[in-house]
Amino acid sequence: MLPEVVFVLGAPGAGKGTQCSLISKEYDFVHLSAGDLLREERQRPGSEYGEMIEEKIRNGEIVPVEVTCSLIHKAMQKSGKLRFLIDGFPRNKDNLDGWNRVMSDKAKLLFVIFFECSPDLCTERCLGRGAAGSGRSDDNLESLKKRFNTYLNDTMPIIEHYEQLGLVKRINSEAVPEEVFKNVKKVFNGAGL
Ligand code: UP5
Ligand code: MG
Repeated sequence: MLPEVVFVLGAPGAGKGTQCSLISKEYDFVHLSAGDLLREERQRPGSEYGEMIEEKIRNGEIVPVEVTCSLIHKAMQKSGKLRFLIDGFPRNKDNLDGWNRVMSDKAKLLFVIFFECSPDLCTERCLGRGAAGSGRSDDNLESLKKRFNTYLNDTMPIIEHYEQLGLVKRINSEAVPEEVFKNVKKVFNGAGL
């Protein structure tokens, strides 16, 4: 069987990671966060991409797809599983084209979850996480402004692209995680997953 993927998109702090971990507990999906895979690669001794990844993350810019897609593909293979939540990817046209080039015959896209949350609330959440000691070099106001710019300019067009293909499931993510998850479950149950 061809592996199946769900892309999970939304602004920085919209709650992608939080909801993906809830989904992976209740459904047979492996959670792969593109951001987490990049942060791991940045820390890997001997990685030739460490510095480039750190600079991109701090500036809210997007890492070239060759790096991200290969990390995702390797993690998919290593898991030995067949269903994946791909959290925070694809974020721009380079990501989309690169995925289609390399992965379109290796995985089937089921749908795209789009978490909608106001920019103020997203900012508050990320700053709160930074203040609580996330250690993320992009949980500060300066990086957040850049992350939001990139999100609006580069990621929204990708969501619109999938919208035109009828693949987007919009879910408001401003309520507490358990409330948001109720609507997430409706989507997964509705899709027979
Ligand atoms: N929280 C979550 N849900 C809540 C709720 N319903 N109510 C109240 N609080 C809630 O949540 C963020 C914070 O909010 C947490 O403290 C959480 O407890 C709380 P989280 O679930 O982590 O939200 P998420 O949407 O995952 O936010 P994240 O900050 O991870 O989003 P980003 O999209 O900015 O981060 P990501 O790790 O995906 O990417 C980081 C950077 O990596 C990018 O800016 C880019 O530079 C690089 N990148 C690439 O280059 N390419 C990629 O493909 C992916 C990333
Ligand atoms: Mg995340």
